[in-house]
Amino acid sequence: MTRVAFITGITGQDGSYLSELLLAKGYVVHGLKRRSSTFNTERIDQIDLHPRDPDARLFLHYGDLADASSLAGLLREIQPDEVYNLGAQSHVRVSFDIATYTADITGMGALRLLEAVRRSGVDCRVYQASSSEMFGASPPPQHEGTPFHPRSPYACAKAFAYWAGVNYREAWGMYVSNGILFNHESPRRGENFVTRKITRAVARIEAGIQDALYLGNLDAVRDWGYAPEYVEAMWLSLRPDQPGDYVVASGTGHTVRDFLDAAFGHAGLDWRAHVRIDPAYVRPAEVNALIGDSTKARERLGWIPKTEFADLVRIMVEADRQLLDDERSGRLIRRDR
Ligand code: NDP
Ligand code: GDR
Repeated sequence: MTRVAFITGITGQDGSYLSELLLAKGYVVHGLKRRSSTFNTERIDQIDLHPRDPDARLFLHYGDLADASSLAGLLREIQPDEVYNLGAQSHVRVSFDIATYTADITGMGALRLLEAVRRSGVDCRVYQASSSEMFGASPPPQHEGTPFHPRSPYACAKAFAYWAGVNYREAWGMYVSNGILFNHESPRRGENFVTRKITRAVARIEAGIQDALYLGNLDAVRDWGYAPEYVEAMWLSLRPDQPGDYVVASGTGHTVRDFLDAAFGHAGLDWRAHVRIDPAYVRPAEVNALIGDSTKARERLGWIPKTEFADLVRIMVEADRQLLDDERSGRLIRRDR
């Protein structure tokens, strides 16, 4: 029997890698796409055949986590075996500026989806994209038993969504698993997250079209892993007979400064000549250090991170060099659909 998945946030970094993974496993994949005034499917265009194509196994549907009725209708229509809730206003700094919107989409959106699953009666397993940000001020190493101490509207919203998932499991017997994922990056990372902002700047500085890079706090410690490996953990967390909550992390911490050293160093540049501090990027409340202990995921799911920090940085710098090259030579063709 062909398995059917429904992914919210399919146009994001993780949604694109998860779609590729599920298609490779033979799934039919349905994704929620929100209406925007510009194309927002760039990350999945390479796998998105036209629905008329007989080989098409990826289907996009307009909808929004703000719109409960569209979620319920889609679930009834699609009848998925697995639902992955990756949709969110996912930027921590921005969540301080649009706090109630973030709570509505990142927090209430998850609850709307759980309610839609429950009320539609669709028999499916649900994955909730929870976040290491929920640990916030709790010192590392953080594991499944570490208390949450959120430090941003985003983290508060994710904590709400996490507990909603646990509650639907306990109250209604639904299969809901939380993946508590630590930062994971890739060439598809949004350009306003710090890693991608840095690797993109390295390519542009090297090419002579940018000189300064404006950043905020360089002392923050993050546990950075490679996104394609982290979406495997999402799929794995829906495999056990019983649902559960899993920390997914590399177990190593680096500062933003370390990332600068590695990325600029890869291009033979000294970041100190280019980086300026802009208070606009400093957060009203910061999460100082996140380093995860993913022993449970290793033991129960068999998930092991493979790509090390230096390789992750190299992959991202080289991809941004290539992207810039393609953009400048006109080789980058955006699909017009
Ligand atoms: P992205 O920001 O790249 O993608 C977010 C996705 O959510 C996009 O597809 C976006 O659509 C969609 N979205 C935003 N608002 C809405 C809405 N109102 N209704 C429906 N969809 C919406 O995030 P990532 O891929 O990096 O992360 C995936 C999930 O995992 C997110 O929930 C994030 O918070 C969480 N997470 C991420 C981690 C990471 O390190 N990457 C770590 C831990 C958790 P559009 O393309 O139109 O903007
Ligand atoms: P984070 O990622 O907040 O951990 O959330 P981000 O890359 O935005 O910040 C990491 C650290 O870098 C510091 N920083 C800057 N950050 C940004 N974005 N821009 C800057 O100019 C800058 N300068 C310094 C930040 O202060 C922070 O300490 C990501 C998101 O993917 C969330 O959705 C996810 O839940 C968590 O990771 C785990």
